[in-house]
Amino acid sequence: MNKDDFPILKDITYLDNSATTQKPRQVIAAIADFYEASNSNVHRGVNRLAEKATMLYEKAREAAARFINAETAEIIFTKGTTESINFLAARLPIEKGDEIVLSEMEHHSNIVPWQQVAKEKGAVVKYIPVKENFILDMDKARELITEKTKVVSIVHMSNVLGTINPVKDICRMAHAVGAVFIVDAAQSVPHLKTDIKDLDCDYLVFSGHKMCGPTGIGVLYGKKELLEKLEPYQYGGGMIDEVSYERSTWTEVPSKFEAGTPNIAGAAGLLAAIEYLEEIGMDTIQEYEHGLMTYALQKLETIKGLKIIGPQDNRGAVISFTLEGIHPHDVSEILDRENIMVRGGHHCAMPLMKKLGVSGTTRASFYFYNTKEDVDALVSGISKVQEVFA
Ligand code: C6P
Repeated sequence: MNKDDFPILKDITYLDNSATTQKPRQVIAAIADFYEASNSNVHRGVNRLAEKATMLYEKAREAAARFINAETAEIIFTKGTTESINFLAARLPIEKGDEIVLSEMEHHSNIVPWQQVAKEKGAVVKYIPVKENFILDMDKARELITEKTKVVSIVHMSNVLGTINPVKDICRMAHAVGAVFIVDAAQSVPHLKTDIKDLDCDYLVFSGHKMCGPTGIGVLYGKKELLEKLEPYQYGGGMIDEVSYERSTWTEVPSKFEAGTPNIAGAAGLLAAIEYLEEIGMDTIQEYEHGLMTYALQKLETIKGLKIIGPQDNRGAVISFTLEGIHPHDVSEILDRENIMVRGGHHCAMPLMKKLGVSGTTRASFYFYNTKEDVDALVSGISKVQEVFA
């Protein structure tokens, strides 16, 4: 794994990978190359450039499908995880009295759209509790998922706790009552080998920018037979079959869900990012990050006054912690002076912070290009923070 592929990492210790990951030269070059050599609109013209751009865009779709073991037609390009969930909240059939089951460790993106739809339709949102050991209460999950449940939407890996949730088990519970099961895979697809056929989820959503790709492009995976039943999310060019002044008909999935000019350069970048990750191998990435996380946890646990906010096992390389008497914003600011980038605050999970009884945490989140030296830099940075507040 070559840190030199990442120009921005030359002089910094970047540990904010859950927010967004850095981009290798191959991805930056693919975006530049698209604008230099292939720039055109897709699915419209029949000129040479339009064909080249369309081929590139569809190659990105094939790569995204391959990456999660889906069929090509099951991949819809969106702006990212947030847009994918908003799409589902707007389009899944939810009626008065229906129940939507989430968990207490969801990101705002997997809470707010459901709250809104529940408000509009008279549905009820319920939350699977997080236990004291930072894992989901599966007994409570069994109680909460009932015949009234229409949608269960759960984060695969928490962006705050690092907890990897038993999504396959929850999926079985959802399907047993006929509910639709959605996986928020924003933090898992970039780090864990993902196989939607094995998970058997109905929908799975993720963002390109958290896996070395550009911002502004993400994926909504859906089982084809389910996508076919959904109404389009947006209307306009590119998604129609026929239009008259009176009425219009739609194309097939996936283009039915991609109204307007899509993010073609983003798709070119995402394609390069997927090829980059495939070249390293997701198994290799998973194993390497596990080793790095184990090392980081061991080192951090020795620091007096530092409390890890997350489970011991079944977790990813996302480490939240509090430092006694020091606000997470101060921790991040002082670490930044030491050229170490982490995130401090509520991590777009305000309800979880309230539940945990903290105003925020400091979060160090790792990717495959991070090293043990980065962990060591973090540990000595934290000593400096503690010196400042001593
Ligand atoms: N979490 C973080 O620093 P978007 O912004 O649409 O690409 O992803 C939203 C999102 C949804 N679910 C989870 C689990 C996430 O972690 C995120 C993004 C970033 O933790 C930015 S707030």
